[in-house]
Amino acid sequence: MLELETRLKDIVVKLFEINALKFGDFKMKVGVNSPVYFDLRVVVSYPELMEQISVLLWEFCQGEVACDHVCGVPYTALPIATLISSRFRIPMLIRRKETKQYGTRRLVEGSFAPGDRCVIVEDVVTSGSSILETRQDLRAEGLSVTHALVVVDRQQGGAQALQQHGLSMLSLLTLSKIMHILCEAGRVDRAVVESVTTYLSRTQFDGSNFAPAPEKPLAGAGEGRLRMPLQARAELARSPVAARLLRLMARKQTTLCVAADVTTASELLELAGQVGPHVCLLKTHADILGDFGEAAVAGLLQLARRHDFLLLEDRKFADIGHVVQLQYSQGPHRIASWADLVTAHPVSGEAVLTGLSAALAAVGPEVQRGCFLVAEMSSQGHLASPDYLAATTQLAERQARLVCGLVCQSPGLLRAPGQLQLTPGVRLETASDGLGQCYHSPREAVLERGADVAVVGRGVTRAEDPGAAARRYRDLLWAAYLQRVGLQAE
Ligand code: S5P
Repeated sequence: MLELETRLKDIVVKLFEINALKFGDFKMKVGVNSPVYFDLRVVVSYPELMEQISVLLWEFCQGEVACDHVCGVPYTALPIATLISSRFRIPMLIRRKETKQYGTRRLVEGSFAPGDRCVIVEDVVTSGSSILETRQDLRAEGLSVTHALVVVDRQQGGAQALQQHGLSMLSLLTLSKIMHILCEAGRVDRAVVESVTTYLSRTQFDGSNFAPAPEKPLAGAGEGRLRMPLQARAELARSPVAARLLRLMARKQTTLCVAADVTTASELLELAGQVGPHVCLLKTHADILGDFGEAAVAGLLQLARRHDFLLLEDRKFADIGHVVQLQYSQGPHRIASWADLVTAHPVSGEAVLTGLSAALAAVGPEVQRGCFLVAEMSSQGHLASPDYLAATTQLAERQARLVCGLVCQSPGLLRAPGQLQLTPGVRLETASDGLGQCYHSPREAVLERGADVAVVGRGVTRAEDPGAAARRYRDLLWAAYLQRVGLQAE
């Protein structure tokens, strides 16, 4: 044990010397400030230290972990896993980090058999979310993952979060241990140690910060959003518009939204009249109509009342709050005055919602409006990273009075049953449109991708009889919804 302690001290001091352990005021990935920052990426430039860490990490877990493969969390832990693999002859696996749902490429590279045991290797753990994401992909490929091996545990709840998800974490070093070693070695003073101790006592992440998508889509999703009937979810909605939409869907027995991407007001009104009886939402792009104006608005509102649907203007606001406020309430479209719902990209963070709220304050408290945050686009090669998606979900949950849900393609993002997942890219003919759109069938959208509302555009608008097509999509979607919530066996 003494030998272990000596080797650990040596590693910690070297990490400090190469500036892999920094002290100051840092903004962390999970959105809080920290007095300490570990950047172990730099270790790649110090091969001897890299080897020392990798070897000790592996030796340290011997007797605790039996495995057939090692897999490093991209990217910092990849070389560590590589060295372990090479030195101890443990076959390695590589999990792809890039978005994968549109390609046919595998999630995990390497040769393995279903049921093989794989240990995850990670450099630094804060909330544990990166490990859970990696485990999710490994399990999706049939691998068994019960242990994660980490160099540094920041002691902020990551181990507990992993434990809650059935994963044991073995860590070579903890943040407290590092502080102790550095203080003993005279590398940091007591004030720094105390600031780290105070920080640790104040910033603990609990397991709810990350809910991984189910391994097999929707399997075991439990009592959450995906299994709960619409009517019950309406009771849990914090947004009055989300509650209204959920009730409307239950009452009218439809989860279909038609994307009315036509270019004249008369086409729009004709289409709205045809599909109105079958939809819960009609989605518009006012800016592609050459003659959008008061007549179109009046016609739409009349049809929405007659056929009982809500209007979603898919404006995809994305600017600073001030401009969003003006775009929402002014200009030729005056969206806030007629659209029950709008879409917004959260790329400017809270600002986009602040802009929408400011516009609504001027319209008056009696109008009920809501917004969908666009998390993940249906286009091939979209740029939303896991971090962006997680931050978007958190924003949606924080602002649930205004945010009715997310526009996305994955079942694991939206958890709150009172919010809705809107999923575009739905069509029976699932070939792409040649412009990057990715299509999925209605069943796949609901049962595998977690759609609450499915958006169908050209599948309906290009049909010979849009009304009949809307009815067909509505029936397929509703049957899939009933199956998902267990109200009707297949
Ligand atoms: O990720 C997205 C988000 C949206 S809102 N992908 C999308 O396609 N949409 C919208 O859904 C898009 O603006 C269009 O109005 C509709 C899809 O139309 P379709 O004809 O491809 O079904």
